[in-house]
Amino acid sequence: MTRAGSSSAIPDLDGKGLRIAIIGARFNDHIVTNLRDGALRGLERLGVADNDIMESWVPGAFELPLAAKVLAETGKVDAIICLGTVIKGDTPHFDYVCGEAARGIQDAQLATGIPVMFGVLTVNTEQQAIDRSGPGIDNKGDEAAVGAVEMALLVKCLTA
Ligand code: INI
Repeated sequence: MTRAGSSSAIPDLDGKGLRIAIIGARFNDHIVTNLRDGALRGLERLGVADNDIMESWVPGAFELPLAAKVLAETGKVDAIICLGTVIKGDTPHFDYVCGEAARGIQDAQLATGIPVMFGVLTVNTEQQAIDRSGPGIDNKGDEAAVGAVEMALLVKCLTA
């Protein structure tokens, strides 16, 4: 029997040698920079070298999918972490931005075969966003980093 991946809730992941991109959406940047910091902590904890991390920024969550797809198509990264924060207001803009960001990110990873993490907070209040972007490992950027390493290793294993 061959096995790829782990059924453990906390898989043993080694990110050494993986090239990971982080794309941040500047809208609500006071939250997104904390998600970025969380992602960097997660990558470092899993052994991803600083030199193997690429960081870039787009105006808002709506623009994340295009940047992710273009980056994935370069073949220079093993996984991409998209980070953003959309806070629900009184306009339907929230639904459009969240829906298109989620759909586009999924499309980007399915079209390219490069894992693209959906590290976009979609929340009702700023406090909820603050709560999900703190210094602990429950920071959603950190969680997205763990997902990126797991999926990059899985894709490598499945395609070897
Ligand atoms: N972009 C976000 O990342 N978060 C938001 O909360 C947000 N709201 O509320 O409008 C937002 N809008 C900008 C959008 O992502 C695009 O950058 C813009 O529409 C230009 O295409």
